[in-house]
Amino acid sequence: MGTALVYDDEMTKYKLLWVDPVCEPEVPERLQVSHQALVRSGLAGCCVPVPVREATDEEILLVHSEEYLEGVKKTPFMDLEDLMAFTQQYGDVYFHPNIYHCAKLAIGATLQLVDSVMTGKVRNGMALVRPPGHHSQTSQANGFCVFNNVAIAAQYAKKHHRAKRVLIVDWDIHHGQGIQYCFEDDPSVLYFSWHRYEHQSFWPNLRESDFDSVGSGKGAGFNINVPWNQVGMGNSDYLAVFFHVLLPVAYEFGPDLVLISAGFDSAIGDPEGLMCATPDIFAHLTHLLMNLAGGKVCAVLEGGYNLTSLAQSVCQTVQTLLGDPPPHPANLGGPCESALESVHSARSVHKKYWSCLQHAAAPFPEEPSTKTCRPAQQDGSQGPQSNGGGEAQKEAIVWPEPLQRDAPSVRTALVLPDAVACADGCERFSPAEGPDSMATAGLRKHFLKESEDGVNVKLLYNITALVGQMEKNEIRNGLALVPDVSMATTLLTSTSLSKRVLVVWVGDGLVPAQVLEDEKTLVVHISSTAPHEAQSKYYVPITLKQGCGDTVGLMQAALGLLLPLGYQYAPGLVLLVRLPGCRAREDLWLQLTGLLQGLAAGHTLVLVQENETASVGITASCLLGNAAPSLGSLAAPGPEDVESFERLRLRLQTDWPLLQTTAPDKRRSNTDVVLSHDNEKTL
Ligand code: X5A
Ligand code: ZN
Repeated sequence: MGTALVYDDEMTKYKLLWVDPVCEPEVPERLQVSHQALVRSGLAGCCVPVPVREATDEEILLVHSEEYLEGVKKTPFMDLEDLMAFTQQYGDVYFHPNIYHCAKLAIGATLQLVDSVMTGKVRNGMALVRPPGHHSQTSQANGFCVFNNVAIAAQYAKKHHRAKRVLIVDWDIHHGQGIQYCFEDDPSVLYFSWHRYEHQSFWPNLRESDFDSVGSGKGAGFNINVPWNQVGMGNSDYLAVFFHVLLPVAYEFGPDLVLISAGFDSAIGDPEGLMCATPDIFAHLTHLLMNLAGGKVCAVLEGGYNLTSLAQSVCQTVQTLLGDPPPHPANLGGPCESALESVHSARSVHKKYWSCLQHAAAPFPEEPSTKTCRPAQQDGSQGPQSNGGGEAQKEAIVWPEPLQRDAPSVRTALVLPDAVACADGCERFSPAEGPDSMATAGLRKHFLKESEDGVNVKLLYNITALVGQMEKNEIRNGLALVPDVSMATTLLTSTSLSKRVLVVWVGDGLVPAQVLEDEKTLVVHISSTAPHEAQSKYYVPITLKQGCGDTVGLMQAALGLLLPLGYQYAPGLVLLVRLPGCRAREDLWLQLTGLLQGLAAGHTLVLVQENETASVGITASCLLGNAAPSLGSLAAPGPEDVESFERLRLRLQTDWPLLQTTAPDKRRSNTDVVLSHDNEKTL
């Protein structure tokens, strides 16, 4: 369906005209290098170019006051002295004779993107704009921002595209207080922001940037702040917040549109953020949002002041929007203590508003700890590191360049009985050579026993060959209709070359013993009963009282358990197995298929029982990279299910730190909460 890229180099044509160290990082080159990197990598050529336009007064007034607009309108005619005086009224911002023009283009670019996505001209897209927007307020410029591009876009989508619910994800490292103020009491716009805070000592030093600002009136619960109280946060910290705060709430909210305030000052090397997350993490953050709102995602540039880190991060975001599954992120050691405190605080203050968080522990009774964060390297990342030679002021931070993502020549291959038609855009898989006598004998001996069934031998051979080609990255992903999913899973886990295989076993039915015994295989079993003893860290039985037909419960388990486990495990191959009679709803099945493609560089093989041909077409479309349909707003998960998830988390979190939602020294009280809850029920 396409990815829009909205850009115009006119927006590079303003700059700081006087000396002001605070404003120095916001330079025209930010936009130039970002766009150039997209062009040089070939990504820009894959996008649908969408022209910018100037915003109208009416659009600006969706968020800003007439007086403020009239003031900014005069700036093109001011001399240097007047500009400096005008600038003086506001904090950490500068004006230039051409900035009003650029600010109108920045809004217009954002609205063009929203129009393209909401009308279905493209699936998603990115707008590269200057000036940024998220700090500007009704009557104020602030923090390099003149007009609030993303806030205006949210109002515009509601007004002109009848969006009922808009999710704004602000991953810039500063708090977009302008957006927060704009939607404080508005339940139709859910604003999420993480930001460097350091207990209010970091700019903009606002009390209302803390986790306990949740929105007011009808909008209570629709403002989510995750303050970072330490610098040096890395990939695990960012993912932990997505898994345990943002994504469950976002899925419960069920937006019609996702706007990303995409600032990249949250990436490693940025002089403002001082964080350690590598540029490839933005590929994952993007991917994790891409199945919300039926895939309608608009990313709009905000900050980002290290030109290298910025350009790489922009490329990672756009490449993912284009549908290339991200490579596995490095450095997933688990979140640090300070990050876990932030996760815990956000979850506990929002538990009364979101049923997905109803089981979160209570707020900490005492003050949050002020222990120093683990050194950046503990996360495994390369930085921040000094190059040794530089002045104390200008330390060079180094990190490895993100890996090239080599697209295999075949995206999706299907292994189907001859009678079943191949889905559009997919290839029917047929290996160059058929099974030789050795392979045939082997398959017969181990998997077909006495059977003389030549058709099955060929089929089993085909799926092994398919996985072989996926492992060589000649094929991205696939789907196989097989007569017996258990046999196929046993075969593939025993013959796969991948060091690690993640098996997602969906439905009621035993996991073959051989699969469970294999220590290079992590099995996540989602069903209405857990037939196996749950002792191993490699067997994770997730039970849902209502079985796989329980969309809410399964989604909660997928976000809070399956994804963290999968990311930490870092499989080379994902086997998604749909057992016969599995009642997982179609839209849910597609969400699962979509989300799992963030693992194993997109190497997913879906196994479906032979007679369930109905799911072939839709699953194939999802494997081809099409967005899953929205699930709408989700209701509350069953309390018994949530309790069993919590018990599972408690059992597994030492082995799989990405499952943690609470800092270690606070965990005892968390455990107590769960156990006392259990006791209440048994008494
Ligand atoms: C958009 C953005 C940062 C302003 C920092 C002022 N603004 N100290 O990243
Ligand atoms: Zn910023």
